[in-house]
Amino acid sequence: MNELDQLVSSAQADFDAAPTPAELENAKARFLGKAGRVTELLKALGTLPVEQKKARGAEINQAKARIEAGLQACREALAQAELEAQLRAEALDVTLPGRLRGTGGMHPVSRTMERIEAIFASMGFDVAEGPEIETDWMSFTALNNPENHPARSMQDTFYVDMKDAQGRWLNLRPHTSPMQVRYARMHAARHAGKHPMPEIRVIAPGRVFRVDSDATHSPMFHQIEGLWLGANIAFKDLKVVFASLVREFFETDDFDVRFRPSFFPFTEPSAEIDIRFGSGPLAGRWLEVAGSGQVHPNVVRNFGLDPEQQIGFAFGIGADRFAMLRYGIDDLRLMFDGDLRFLKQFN
Ligand code: 2NM
Repeated sequence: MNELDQLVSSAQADFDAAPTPAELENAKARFLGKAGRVTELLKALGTLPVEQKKARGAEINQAKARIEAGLQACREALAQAELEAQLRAEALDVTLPGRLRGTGGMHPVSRTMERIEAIFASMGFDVAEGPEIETDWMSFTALNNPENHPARSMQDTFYVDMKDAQGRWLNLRPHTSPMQVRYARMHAARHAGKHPMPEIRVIAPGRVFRVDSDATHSPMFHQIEGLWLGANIAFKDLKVVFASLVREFFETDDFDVRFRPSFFPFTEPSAEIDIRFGSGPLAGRWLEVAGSGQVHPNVVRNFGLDPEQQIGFAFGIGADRFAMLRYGIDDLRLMFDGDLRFLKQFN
């Protein structure tokens, strides 16, 4: 190997050994820089006789070209390595499964409430929702409960340790009747003096609260109360409305409805409503599914209406009970435990 070949291979060896672009440029300077070895050789040309200069110059330039080519190759290799390192460092694993958000679903009681609301809406009933915290007057007095009625006791009703702006004690409503009272009073005010006054047809669905807790009672449960008041609304109308509800909710014609005498302060006469299926898993047993009655004249007066003009019925349905009958659930507590293994079955 002549001295120029040696120079080329020693340059290549230095370039190959450079781990970074900066060190590669330092190595370049040692060969191609102002004081580099190739530059020194070219400077030395001046000392040669004219007839040798051309051939020697060509040889040195050839060697210089090979060194530059080697340098360029190393620059590209280092740039490529640097790019690959950067890509590795910033890598996104597109095969990683996403974090699932879950689709959610409807609670069986919510489903039941929505279906019952739709059925009543199809019979011309308005759907009225309102406060869960109420005054004594709304929860009891307006509904003809005497001052000493046991339902008002702290054993039966949850009280809120706080008064409203008018200084009245507050309770968690033990039924949705207060919403019927609010609705009827608004109706009476809006249509005051009108003859005949338009009918009231409304249901009040929602959460209610009572001091009670076992396999069949939860301190929070769901009610749908209904009210139909007009010039001449009677129990026969309630029977038709209720039978329509049962037929559409349970999707069968094979059942009987009976009224069984009962007592509520807000209705007179009052009746429990029982149903009995003729077929299916519940066939043959009378099931108590609602309370009802003709709205008491005192309650109609508290609505701001004339009991001589406005007569009709009210009823209260346990929505949780309806959901349990519909889906074959035997323990009310399952409804409110929030166990997804239970809840997933309804979606
Ligand atoms: C029931 C049973 C009987 C009822 C009464 C009223 C109101 F506000 F009109 F007076 N709403 N709902 C009622 C009547 C509720 O639940 C077992």
